[in-house]
Amino acid sequence: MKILKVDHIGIAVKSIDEARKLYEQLLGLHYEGSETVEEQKTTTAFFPAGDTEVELLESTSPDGPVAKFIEKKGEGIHHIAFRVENLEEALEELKKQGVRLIDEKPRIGAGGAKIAFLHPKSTFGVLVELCER
Ligand code: CMX
Repeated sequence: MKILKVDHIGIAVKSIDEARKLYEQLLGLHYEGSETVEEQKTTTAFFPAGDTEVELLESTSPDGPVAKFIEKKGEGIHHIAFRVENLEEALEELKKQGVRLIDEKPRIGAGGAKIAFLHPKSTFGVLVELCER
């Protein structure tokens, strides 16, 4: 498999409106817009930073995964996403090597990207997303 770059870093926040003040006004990043991924009960907001992006994540519902994450661990880094050349191939290869996958098959994330999560039990506690776009 080939990792091309860190595609984005996902940060769980209670309110994108509150958090974007830091990223836009204080850090001077450009706000690229928001998108709700209904199936994952999550609203995302992207801020390009050099060759990668910051992705703020806000739950659309108190029982969504991002709300549950904040309840358990507080606001903070939720996942790191690596862009790969071929997601299906990467998943196949990792599975063969014994890496536990949350998603055996790609699903659709923000911006229409194909994404899949690896299980944090196999990745030293960090939620790793692989994406292809
Ligand atoms: N960091 C560390 N561990 C995490 C975690 C995180 N962010 N999220 C979940 N886990 C852990 C859970 O505690 C659980 O551990 P145990 O098995 O020890 O209990 C394990 O991972 C599996 O989590 P789960 O919630 O039981 O599993 P689900 O399959 O229901 O959901 C996941 C997993 C990662 C898909 C979901 O929790 C999630 O975060 N969904 C939101 C994804 C998201 O951010 N979508 C927005 C767009 C994505 C994009 O385009 O970038």
